[in-house]
Amino acid sequence: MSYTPTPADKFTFGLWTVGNMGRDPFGEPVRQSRSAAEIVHALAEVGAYGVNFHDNDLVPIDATAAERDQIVKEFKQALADTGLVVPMATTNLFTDPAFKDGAFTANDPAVRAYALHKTMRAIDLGVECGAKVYVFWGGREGVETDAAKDPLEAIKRFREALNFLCAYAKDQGYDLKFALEPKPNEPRGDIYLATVGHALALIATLDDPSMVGVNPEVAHEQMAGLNFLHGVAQAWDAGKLFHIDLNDQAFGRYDQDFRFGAVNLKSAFFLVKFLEEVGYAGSRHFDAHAYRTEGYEGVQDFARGCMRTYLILKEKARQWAADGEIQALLAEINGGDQSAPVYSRAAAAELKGRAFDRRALGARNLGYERLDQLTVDLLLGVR
Ligand code: GLT
Ligand code: MN
Ligand code: MN
Repeated sequence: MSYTPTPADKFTFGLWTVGNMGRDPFGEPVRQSRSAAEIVHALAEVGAYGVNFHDNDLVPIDATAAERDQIVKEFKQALADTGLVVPMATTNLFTDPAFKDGAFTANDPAVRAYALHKTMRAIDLGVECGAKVYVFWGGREGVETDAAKDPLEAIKRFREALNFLCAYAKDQGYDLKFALEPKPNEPRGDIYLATVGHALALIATLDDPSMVGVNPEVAHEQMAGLNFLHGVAQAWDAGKLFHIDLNDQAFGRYDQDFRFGAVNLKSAFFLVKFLEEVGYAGSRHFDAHAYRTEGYEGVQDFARGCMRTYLILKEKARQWAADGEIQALLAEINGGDQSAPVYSRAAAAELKGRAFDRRALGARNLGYERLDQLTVDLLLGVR
């Protein structure tokens, strides 16, 4: 197996990920900045399918109209030269000091208006480059103290902004879907829409829920101590898995954005297995960056590593599904009539009157230890 990525794998990276210069709260950048066109070529070299961006990854926030056009022209040329596509775009609503109290949920109505203004223009830019999914990561949408903002008011403002922008995209005739990206904290003390579940609940209250889904990120649910796969499954079940951000993170640490599979290999395995088995057809976007110890050679190693690990785990998922011993155990675990009872008075009366051998139910050995060890053996390559 060569584990060589192909366009059909839909592997994408953000300009901000492989363009990350290694700045952290304690240290200056360790890598030179690169133009968008240079990054596109570097991504083509490692075999990526697409590249995503924030408005200001591509066009600086204070660029003139002429500068914008020139940059976009060079970027599109790089796309044409390499065959890379832009499946997703997003807005930077977190770097500029104007957004220090949030964007759509800021207390200042002028900031909220500016956020809409900036997002409409960024949507135009994204669509111009081919984006079909538009991500909303509300990194600054939160508080350090609940004295500062009424959480109900914040939810209301978020909803109003999304309703406005959905209407804008439709009015423009754009073929675009929105994806909300939850995160519990960092850079704010607490961020609204902390998890996939919070985001799904808000979506159900929008003017047009069908246009909005989620963009779950591995590290963001793990930061909250949650099982990422379960959030993804909930999004999938709701028909809302519009995009996914793959990376890794140790629980209880800072926002690490590590290479996919760098920390929790077994969780990464069950995630890949899920995405492949349900037939998720969207981008596999790696929202991560290379260690600060790396130069651009290391950044290529990082990007290759994300894709390689995904492909290895995909092959492991195939082996898991074809493994006789594992499948026999699963058949045993899922034995018996698994259909859910359909309500009728007679069925309820029969069930209420049925005799159960409670002790026998509790005494069964379920075999999950063996199943998990078989999984570990398979992952470690000794099966
Ligand atoms: C930022 C954040 C990511 C989001 C990006 C989209 S920007 O890097 O950490 O999780 O997906 O705005
Ligand atoms: Mn992140
Ligand atoms: Mn992300």
